[in-house]
Parts: sequence; C-alpha cells; structure tokens
Amino acid sequence: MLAEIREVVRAAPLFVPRTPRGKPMSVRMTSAGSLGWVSDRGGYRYAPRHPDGLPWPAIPNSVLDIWRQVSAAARMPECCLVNFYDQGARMGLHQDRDEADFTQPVVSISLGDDALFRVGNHSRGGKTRSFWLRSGDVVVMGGDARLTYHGIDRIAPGTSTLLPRGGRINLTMRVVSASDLGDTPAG
Ligand code: MD6
Ligand code: FE
Repeated sequence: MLAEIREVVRAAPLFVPRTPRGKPMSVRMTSAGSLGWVSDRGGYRYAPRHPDGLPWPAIPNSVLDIWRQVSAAARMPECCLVNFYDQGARMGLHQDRDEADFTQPVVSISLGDDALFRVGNHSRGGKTRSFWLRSGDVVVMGGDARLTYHGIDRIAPGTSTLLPRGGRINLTMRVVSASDLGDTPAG
C-alpha cells in the first residue's frame, strides 16, 4: 500500500492547504480518485484537479480492497484523501460534511507513527473521547457516527518504523456525489 501511495504522491504532489480564512494547515495533503478534497480562500470543496491543474491519480487497489472489506454495502469511494503529518502536525476537530450522501461511510487507514484521535459529538462541545490510532488501524465513520466531530491532537514521533523519515499518513476514503437513487438510507 505504501508503494502505491508513493506513486500517488509522485503524480499529485503533497501541498499545504489553507483554511478559508487563509491560515496554512499543518498537514500536507493530496488526493486520489475522480475528485480530490481541496481547501483555500475559495472554501472547502471537492475538485476534479490538483491545484497544479493535473487530474488526480486513481485510488490504489490496495486501498479500495480495504473499503470493500469494511463497507460491503456502500457505493465505491470517489476520493481518497492523503494526509501527511510530520512531528508537529495536527488536525483540529471537524466534521466530514463536504459530501452529498451521508448514508455512505468515511473509512480511514492510518500508516506510520501513532496519532491521538479525539472523537466528540454531532455538534461542537461536550464530552470527547481520545484513543491512539496505530499503523494499520482502520476507522469507519458511518451510520450515527458519520457526522461526529473528530480530530488529531498530536503524533507520537518514533512509534513506527514504517516510514523511513518518520511521520504519519492517514488515508480517508469518501463517496462524494449524491446517489442517483436519492439520499435516503433505503435508496
Ligand atoms: C486522521 N482522520 O486520522 C484524520 N475523518 O488523520 C479523519 O479526519 C477522519 O479518520 C473521517 C473518518 C475517519 C477519519
Ligand atoms: Fe475527518
């Protein structure tokens, strides 16, 4: 899988996204699939091309295999977001809500150093729970959990030897577009 992710990054180099307010994020990012997630002054959105203008590479088979294993009933993902965290990188609490069909899960795969993952509620505030995501861990956020707030507080450097220069990769697969059948669980 790592070899396939390296090819994705070769075709679609990691970039530093900016929040809609212009603040650079601490993770570096790219995508695979028909749509990639981008963020800049224009807002958070899915786009058919990398900021450099190139189309995104295909989602690697090893990654799609995980999707098939953990979400057999779902549509296939249109985006695999690739996040790279170096030592000091983090990700603030957020919901994944730029997709059209919340009946479809979001599936993530963690590779490399451990990360402290915090999960909250359907709105900001309230109690949260934290746990460590380790290399090889797969998280499925579906059903009632699809819109829970979550984020990464910190990385624990040196906890994995998978990446020669350390750090962490998180892959998140999403179905982005609306279903032809409508947005209902039955559809
Ligand atoms: C991360 N993960 O693990 C950030 N989103 O680096 C996410 O933002 C995420 O793990 C939706 C579903 C699963 C996730
Ligand atoms: Fe997320």
